Amino acid sequence: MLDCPGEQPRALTVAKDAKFMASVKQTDEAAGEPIEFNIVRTIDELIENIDVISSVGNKTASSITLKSKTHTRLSLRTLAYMIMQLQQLQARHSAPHWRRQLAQRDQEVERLNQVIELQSKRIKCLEVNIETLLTWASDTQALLTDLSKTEEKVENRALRLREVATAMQQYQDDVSSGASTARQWAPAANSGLRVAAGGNAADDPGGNVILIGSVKDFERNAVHGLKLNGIVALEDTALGSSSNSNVANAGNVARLPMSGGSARGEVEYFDEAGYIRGGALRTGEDPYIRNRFNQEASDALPSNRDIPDTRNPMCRTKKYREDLAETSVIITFHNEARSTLLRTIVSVLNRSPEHLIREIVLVDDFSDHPEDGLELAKIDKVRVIRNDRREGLVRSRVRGADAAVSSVLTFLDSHVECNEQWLEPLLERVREDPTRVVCPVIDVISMDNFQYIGASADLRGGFDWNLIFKWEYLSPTERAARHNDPTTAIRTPMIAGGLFVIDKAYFNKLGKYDMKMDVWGGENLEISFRVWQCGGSLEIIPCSRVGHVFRKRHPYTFPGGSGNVFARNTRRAAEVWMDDYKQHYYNAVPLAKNIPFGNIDDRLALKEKLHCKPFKWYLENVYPDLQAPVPQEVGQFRQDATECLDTMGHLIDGTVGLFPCHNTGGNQEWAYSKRGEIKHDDLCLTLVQFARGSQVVLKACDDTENQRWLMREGGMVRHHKINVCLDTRDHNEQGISAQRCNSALASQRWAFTKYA
Ligand SMILES: [Mn+2]
Repeated sequence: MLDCPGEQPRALTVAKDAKFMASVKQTDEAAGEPIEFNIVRTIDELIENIDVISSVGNKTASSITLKSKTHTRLSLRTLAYMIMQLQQLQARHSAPHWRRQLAQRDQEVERLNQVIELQSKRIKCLEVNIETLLTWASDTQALLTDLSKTEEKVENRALRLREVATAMQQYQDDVSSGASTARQWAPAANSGLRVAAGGNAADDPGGNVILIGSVKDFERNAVHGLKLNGIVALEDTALGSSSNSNVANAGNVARLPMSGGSARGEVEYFDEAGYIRGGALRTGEDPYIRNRFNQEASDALPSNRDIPDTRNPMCRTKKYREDLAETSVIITFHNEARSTLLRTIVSVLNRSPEHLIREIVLVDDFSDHPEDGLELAKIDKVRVIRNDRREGLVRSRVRGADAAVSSVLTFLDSHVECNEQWLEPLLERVREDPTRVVCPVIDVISMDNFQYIGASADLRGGFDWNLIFKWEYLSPTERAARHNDPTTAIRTPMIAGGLFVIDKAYFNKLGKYDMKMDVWGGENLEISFRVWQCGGSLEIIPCSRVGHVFRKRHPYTFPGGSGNVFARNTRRAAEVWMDDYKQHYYNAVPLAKNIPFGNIDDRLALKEKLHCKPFKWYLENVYPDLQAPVPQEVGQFRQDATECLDTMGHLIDGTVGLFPCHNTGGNQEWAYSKRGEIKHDDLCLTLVQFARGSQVVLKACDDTENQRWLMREGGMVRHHKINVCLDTRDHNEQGISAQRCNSALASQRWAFTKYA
């Protein structure tokens, strides 16, 4: 109800058909000119048609005024109501503002739509960018990993250099102080002095002389500490020195029944030069041909040559228990070079306390020349056992162990050199707990010049799912702990297998070795699993060092030849000890599944009898660092439907080619791993150079950059870092190569089809 001040509403009547005149004022927006016109209508008509009235043509009314045309009386209330109606309508229809608002809203909506579109484009871009950034991040991560590996290598090299430097320093100190290893190993020219002291005939004044004779003819104590070529002691005697502990020995030597030696020949001299001559190279013979190391270099070195003491200096002051038990050293060999075999024996005798070596049991595994071993039987404490057929390492060692007299067994390889105090720390660990199986740190003797090089003690033995032994770095935490006390034992998931000490009763109780393993390989895997799972432990003792002639690894030629034996032995170990985890091995080395492994019932019975723990326990408690296997798909790479990627029978460093598909696996079987490796057994397709046109060859998979490939849409197989793709254009001439990627080329189009 309108409140109209100053005028009381009066009752007026208005005829329904009373006409009013509406003066409508319009504004021509274009011209800016107001236009006025009058319309006569009844009030209802006016109300009804206010839309039309207020916008004639496309123009809108700016105001509407009403006048009564007749003298009809309107009640003020009615008039007021009417006016109110009209005003409301006018307001509702005052189009310019309203339409403008509407248009503005439409524009706003349009603008917002554009904004939305733009923003969603931006979001898409951001998503792409994020993806790119993630790729960059993972690439960077990979680079960092590589870098840290390199750093580790550099660090290790530095460590090694430091060790060598320490050893050299020690050596120099020893030389200048005159206390000395250096003089202890003085050349045999000193034998003249020995002769003078001992009063024996000099039968070999130029060469190395080794005192031999039956041990029971000697008073043990009298020989205690006597070194082979223990001539320095005599020299010291001659010089009147009495502070050196060797002097006492020298006195003992003088008291040995050497002067009267002729009677029962208790003492004679092993003719080292003659022995070595007996196995010498023929003129013009390749010095590497027989042993795969430089025999000429080995033959030229004396059996008692000096080697650097590569231990951490803290080891030198360490005191070992007095009550260590003596050991039987078991050395098995097959066609070993005489000079390396002799040096092995001499180093054992020279660098071990006399009373701790009961005997050296030499097991000749049917070498071509029986005298190689037999002649060595003349050396004190050396016993020789010869197989009448080739038995292999495992059965030869067990034979030696069975023949051994002492309660502790020390297994050695036949081309090693024991270093200062190598034995005591090993024996002590076993003495304290007979379920420990302990190894020295294995130093390196160069296969080319026989230089003795200290190895890092920050390593332990491990393996991947291919079950091939490998050295690996201790974790940074373990290394840090070790650097606080470099003499503490290192737990190792696996031993290299060549050199270790074990309690004899424990060795027997644990089931010795798997006697059905042939020739070589896999036995270290088996004994490592067995020791850990059946309650024992494996350790590397850093204060014990033994050098070993490492030969270049035989190219891994699985399947066929030695690889077959290796796979057979490995399979036996996996089948007995790995439970369901053996499947990981078969996935990594698929062809192993085809190698028969014989009967394992007795080994399973042994496992049962000893209540050995499952492999899961071993993984969780001994080797939690073993990575889960990288998932992979197995199938073939086809080109043109009928041709297949094929190894062409090539092995390591060999090229690969294209051959009609035969669908029977073999040389056409490839695994594509989650990491992007294209693998045939444990060989990976490898880019030789980071360049267009590079060769692609097979190499042992080593998780490096140049072994990663991406399968692209359209069938291209692209290197993951650089824009080259596997290409068959020259496959007849140089095998498959890596060429600049081009999706138009049929020679780059592959289809990987998985085997069901
Ligand atoms: Mn060896």
